[in-house]
Amino acid sequence: EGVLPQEYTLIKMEVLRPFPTKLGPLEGKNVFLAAATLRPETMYGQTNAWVLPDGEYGAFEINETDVFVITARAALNLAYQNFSRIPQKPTCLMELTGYDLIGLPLRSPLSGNEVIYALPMLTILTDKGTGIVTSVPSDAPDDYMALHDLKAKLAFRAKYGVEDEWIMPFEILPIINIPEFGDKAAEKVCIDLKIKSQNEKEKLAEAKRLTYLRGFTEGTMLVGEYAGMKVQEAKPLLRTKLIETGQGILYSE
Ligand code: A2H
Repeated sequence: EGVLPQEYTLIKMEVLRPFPTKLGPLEGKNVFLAAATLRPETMYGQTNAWVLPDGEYGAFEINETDVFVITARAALNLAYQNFSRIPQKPTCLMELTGYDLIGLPLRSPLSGNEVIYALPMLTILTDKGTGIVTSVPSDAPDDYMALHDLKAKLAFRAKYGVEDEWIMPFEILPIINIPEFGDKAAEKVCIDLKIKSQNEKEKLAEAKRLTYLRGFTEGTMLVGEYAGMKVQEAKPLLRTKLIETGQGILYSE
């Protein structure tokens, strides 16, 4: 971890009812998978959420009504940032693994899709953010390649019990235009760099470097309330909007 704190927006992705049997103990609560993002302005392009299959998560009480499914590490950090029913003390209602979360239907703020699903991503780090990631394949090379792997590889879907309906209807949504990179920058860069899978770490780091900087400095919003505005200007406005409407919170680590 770096020396300076990183400030994320946590996106509250609500688990839709009816809950599966496994989540029975959470009945009566509002349950969210909470994803840490540095790009709140890209939330229009969400096609799914990512969880680490072998990851260890818990359902933590944030207040009297809301429960976040996140890593214990993130719950402890949140408890010291005023997001815990009992201040500075996380309360875990039940432990869960990534496998328990795969296939959960979610409603996520701003997404062009009314319902999205939690899907497996193998490169999620458990010592960063919440261990839950929201997927924007138009603008995030990691998300593009992980979704590509699932769509292209039947054996990969079968291994994790991923049903076709959780991925196949979800097209990449163009949300930001970057000069020379077009409306689906992550796809273009992954194709240009001939990236074959989510495991090609070095090439993906290069793809991220290319799209991240250009998207921020030269990108223009194509959709939503701030369509036509520069990404740089829209970003703080959308972050504030998500927080003021209770659809997100600020989180730093
Ligand atoms: B970003 P940094 Cl559109 N493991 O959100 C792996 N990746 C994680 C993670 C974890 N535990 N927690 C968060 N992330 C991802 C959107 C996005 C992101 C776009 C473009 C680039 C981008 C949609 N996914 O990040 O190491 C999240 O993905 C490029 C780096 O703290 C989060 O923002 O700098 C970003 O990594 C945080 O990465």
